[in-house]
Amino acid sequence: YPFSSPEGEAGVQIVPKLDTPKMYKVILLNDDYTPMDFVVLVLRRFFTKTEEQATEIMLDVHKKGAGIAGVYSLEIAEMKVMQVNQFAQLNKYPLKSTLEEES
Ligand code: NFA
Repeated sequence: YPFSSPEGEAGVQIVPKLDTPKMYKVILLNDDYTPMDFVVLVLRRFFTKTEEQATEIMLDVHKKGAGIAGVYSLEIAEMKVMQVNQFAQLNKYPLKSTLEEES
């Protein structure tokens, strides 16, 4: 810590890195029932994507089974997952999102 020991080589203080917080991917999961337009709406509403970006991500999820909606700090990513899953449930669609720690 900057204000006390421990000290490193030749008395140089070791300061833990306080920057570079871990980042988390919000993953959208494919299913057979959620309409494509609804997924595009979710990506625009909660992930501030353009129509074109949202369509590209949606099709990627549709073809590959999963895809990255966005990358955020933990508390923001957790909030996005809650918002997506609640919004889908409210509209009676099985769309789900999950979190994944980045690389
Ligand atoms: N697979 C869904 C369909 O064919 C579309 C979809 C895409 C659902 C991405 C969930 C995520 N209607």
